Amino acid sequence: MKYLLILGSVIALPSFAASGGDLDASDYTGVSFWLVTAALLASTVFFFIERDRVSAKWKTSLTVSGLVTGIAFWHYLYMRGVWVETGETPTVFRYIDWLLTVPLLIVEFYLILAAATNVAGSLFKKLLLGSIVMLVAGYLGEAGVWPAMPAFLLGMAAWIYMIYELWMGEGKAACNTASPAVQSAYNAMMKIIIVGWAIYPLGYASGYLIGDGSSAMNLNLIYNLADFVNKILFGLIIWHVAVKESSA
Ligand SMILES: *C/C=C(C)/C=C/C=C(C)/C=C/C1=C(C)CCCC1(C)C
Repeated sequence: MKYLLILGSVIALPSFAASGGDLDASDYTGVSFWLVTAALLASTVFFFIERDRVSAKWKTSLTVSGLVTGIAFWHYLYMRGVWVETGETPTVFRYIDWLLTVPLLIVEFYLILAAATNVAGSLFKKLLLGSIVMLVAGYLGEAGVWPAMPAFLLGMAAWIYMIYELWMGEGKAACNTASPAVQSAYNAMMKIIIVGWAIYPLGYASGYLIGDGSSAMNLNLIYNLADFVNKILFGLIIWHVAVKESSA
C-alpha cells in the first residue's frame, strides 16, 4: 500500500505540470497521445499491484513491465504537450524514452531466459548492443544529423541482426527444452521483436522516406500505436504467463 501511495504522488506531479493546451477532436494523433498516456498509467498501477499474485520468480518480470510503462507514461506527458501545443514531433523525448525502455524490455527477455537456460547472458549482450545501434541510428536520422535513408538502413540491419540471434541463435535451442510456460514466453518475445517492433520502422518510413517526408501526423500516430503494443500488450502477455505458471 505504501509504495502505491508513493507511486501515486510521483505520477501525479507531472500531470499538474503538463499542460493540455487545446486538443482538437479531428487531431487523431493528439487523441492517440492522450489514450496511450492514460493506458500507460493504468498498466503501471496494474503491473505493480499484480506482483502480489504471482510466485517469487515472476515478480521481477512484473516489476520491469511496470517500470517500462511507468517511464513511458512520464515521457508521454511531455510528448503529448509538445504535440498539442506545437504540432511538432517530440523526437528528443521519444528517444530518451526508448533509450531507457528498450534496454529494460531486453532485461525482461533476459529474466525469462535466465530462469531456464545458461545462454541468457550472451544473448542479452547481443540484443543490448543491437538495440543501441538501432536506436542511435534512428535518432541520427530523425534529428537530421544523418540523411534519413542511410540511418534507416543501419537501424534495420541492427534490428535484423537481433531477429537472427533470437531465431537461429543458441537461445532458441536452449528454450526448446524448457518448461511450456517458458517456451510460450520465449515465443511471445520473438513475436514482439519481429511483428511488434516492425511497426516502428513503418512509422519512420512514413515520416521520413515516403512522400514529401513531412507526415508528422502519421509518424507519431504509428509510434504511439507501436508503444501500446510493445509496452502494454507485451507486459500483459508476460503477466498472463506468470499468473498461469504461478497457479500451476
Ligand atoms: C518501448 C519502445 C520500443 C520497444 C521501441 C522500439 C523501437 C524500434 C524497434 C525502432 C526501430 C527502428 C528501425 C528498425 C530502423 C531505424 C528506425 C527505428 C529506430 C525507428
